[in-house]
Amino acid sequence: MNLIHLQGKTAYVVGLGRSGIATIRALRNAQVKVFAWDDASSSRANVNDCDVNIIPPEELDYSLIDFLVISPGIPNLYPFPHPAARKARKEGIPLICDVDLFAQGIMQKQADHQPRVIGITGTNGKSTVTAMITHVLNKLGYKAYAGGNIGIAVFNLPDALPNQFYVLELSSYQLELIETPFLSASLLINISEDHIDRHGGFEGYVKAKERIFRLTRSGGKGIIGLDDSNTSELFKKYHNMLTGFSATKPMDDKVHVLNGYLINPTTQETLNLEKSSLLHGAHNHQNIAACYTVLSKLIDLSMDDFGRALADFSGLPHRQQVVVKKNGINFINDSKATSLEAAAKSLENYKNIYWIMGGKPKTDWANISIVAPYFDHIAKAYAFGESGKQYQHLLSKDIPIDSYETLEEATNAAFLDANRDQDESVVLLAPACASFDQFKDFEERGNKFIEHIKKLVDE
Ligand code: UMA
Repeated sequence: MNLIHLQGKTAYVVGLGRSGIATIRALRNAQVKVFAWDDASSSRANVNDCDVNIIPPEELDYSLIDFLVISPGIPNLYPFPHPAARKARKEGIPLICDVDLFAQGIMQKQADHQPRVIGITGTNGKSTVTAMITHVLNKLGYKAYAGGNIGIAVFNLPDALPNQFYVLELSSYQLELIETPFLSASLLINISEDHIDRHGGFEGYVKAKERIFRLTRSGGKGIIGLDDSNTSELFKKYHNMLTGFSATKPMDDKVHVLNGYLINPTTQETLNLEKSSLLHGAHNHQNIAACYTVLSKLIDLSMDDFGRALADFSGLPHRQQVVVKKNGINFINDSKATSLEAAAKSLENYKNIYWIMGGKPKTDWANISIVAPYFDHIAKAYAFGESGKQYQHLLSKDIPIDSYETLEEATNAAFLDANRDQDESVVLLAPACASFDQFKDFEERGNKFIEHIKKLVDE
């Protein structure tokens, strides 16, 4: 992204993680002078090759700088402002995040040279919807790049051509630091309580989320889910400016999901989600309805084409990711489910589950009441690792369960039992525990599971 309009300016970049480092490189390419800071000395070492001046906020003369770029993870107001942000406010220096600079870079191009940008926020599902929209666009022959909160700093994205798309996941932290309207479509999927401490309360959090609609560029579209009271209030407030959708209620004039069908009442097209999507559960219906509504506002899209493009979207890696579906068995990798709370969300979604769980126990490890409502979804459990025996002891009065030393042994046993089952079933890795007893992280654990499953299925 070319930031040449900033040539000759001076920036102060605070936070030298993924977003800070990528920002510095973009600013230096545009010959912007950069002062930088990070409270961690290890992160300060990240900029050794970047030609910047490292200086803490209390020592920097702010009259030298034109703007402060602060990383989204650094509190700028609540629960207490970082000293760099406090000083910027006091001295009237603009406070922005990397996404705003990126937005400026797009908007300073001539209109017919600008790629389209889709902005996605919400409390739940925003990473999945970002990945899903990107997947569907690419399947349909467009070129789309996913970035932002999903883990790829915007300045690490390739340059997009005018007929291409950026699909950006935007967190509340980022939204409160973006000023430039640059979105061709702005999507707010849902709102429930989260990150309250960073926004001075729930109201502040809702305000940050709502900002996405202020970032819609002229002629752009605003889209909002109507499945919770918070977003429904916002829909009323913005009246005719937004397009709504729902995954829970039938609506005469809006995209919705009813009895497992995605329905567009305007075109009268429908899509059987059971058949067309690998992803299950009410929350995924919401994600799919969001994805379809956004894309139907931006491109010429028949429901059939949408269904075909969606069909092999297997979800985000390690988050209820469909590994493979074979012989009536759905193999799901939810290695990211590192607590009982997270595992419960997986168990809720499937029936006849051969549940692989265990690892390094978390603080909630013994609070079985969290998963108890889903005991009748479980055919058998396979507990492994450090907590294997503990879980066998704890759960054996409620569900059939055996314990194993390793993930591989547990997976082999679950695979054999599911294969003997005449009914459709699910082999689910939702460990409810941390991975560190046997793996580097949850990603390594999930990858090992995928490896075992692929080997077993191919044999
Ligand atoms: N730091 C300070 N002082 C502080 C706090 C932090 O100097 O008081 C420094 C740290 O030492 C570190 C740097 O700030 O070097 C980290 O900044 P950061 O937390 O913003 O991390 P980045 O690596 O730049 O990652 C950010 C997003 N992080 C957060 O919002 C917390 C990433 O979202 C995002 O993927 C990335 O930019 C690229 O756009 C992660 C996230 O956890 C996934 N997001 C939250 C969430 O999803 O719940 C909002």
